[in-house]
Amino acid sequence: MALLTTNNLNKIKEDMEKNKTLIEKLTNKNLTQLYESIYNTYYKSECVGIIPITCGNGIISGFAESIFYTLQLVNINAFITKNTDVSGYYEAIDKKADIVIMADDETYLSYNLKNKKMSNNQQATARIYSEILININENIIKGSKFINLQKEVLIIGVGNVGKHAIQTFLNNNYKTYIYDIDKRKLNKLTEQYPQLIIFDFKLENKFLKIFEATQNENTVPESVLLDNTIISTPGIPRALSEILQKKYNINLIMEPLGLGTISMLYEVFENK
Ligand code: NAI
Ligand code: PYL
Ligand code: MG
Repeated sequence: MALLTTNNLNKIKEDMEKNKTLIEKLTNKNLTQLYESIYNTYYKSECVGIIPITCGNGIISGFAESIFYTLQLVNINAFITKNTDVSGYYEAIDKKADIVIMADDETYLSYNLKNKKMSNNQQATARIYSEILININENIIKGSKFINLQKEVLIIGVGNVGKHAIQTFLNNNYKTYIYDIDKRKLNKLTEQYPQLIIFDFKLENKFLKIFEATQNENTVPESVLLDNTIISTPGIPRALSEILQKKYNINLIMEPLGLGTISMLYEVFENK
């Protein structure tokens, strides 16, 4: 599991504001409407206890604060426990938290103590970043000469996060291409989902919609880009160079933690 660094989180406020505005422009929905429509749940007044965890590589300075800030952005009531680990869990329950959220080096979870729903960051991150591409407002694409490509997607990186994006696109009848440097993963997934197409960069295909979830930078080559391509990428570091982003006027949805965190909460809220 690639661990975040404090440096990755330094600009979370700016990153989340920028992504919030871009997502609203591209989907014509605000974040709350988008998450509610994805999970068919809604936020009532639940209180979220954020518990810092010291095991493994220990506390990442700024991690709990980034979660707190992100939840404030979407008006979800939360607090960071003063204590860590078991003592922090005790404090969260004692302070009447309805939902707890915490992460060690392997697992980042949210758990709703009332309805016993639980969410895992990897699935929840894949869900929101893929649903944003599904929910692109047709007015954004209508003028484009590539409108025939609006139901095609290239997924680059099908690991713990990327593999969970596949189902969302297939459920929405997308022509879904996958690429990963680990060929074993590609072969395993095409056995599991025969309708998947293993992308060959020698092909001339270009994409209006790209999902990326790798731990490497510059994984999206110029050969697949169109003007105004939308790249939805939780992957850190950035999947596309700033030069190519400018040259093709790319819509880049990318931030280190926030969108996946909100997704983890809407997944465990009460059903509508
Ligand atoms: P993983 O290691 O399970 O999967 C990454 C996949 O990318 C692997 O299958 C690997 O073979 C593939 N890959 C690496 N370089 C590649 C390249 N050049 N071209 C194609 N495929 C390549 O990692 P995981 O857990 O899926 O996380 C992926 C990234 O997402 C990491 O950077 C992680 O930090 C980040 N992440 C970000 C979150 C967010 O909220 N922004 C949440 C969770 C993870
Ligand atoms: C959830 C992030 C997204 C990418 N990598 C994952 C990661 O960095 N996980 C480790 C999180 C550790 C948090 C630490 C704390 O501050 O409570 N235990
Ligand atoms: Mg995120």
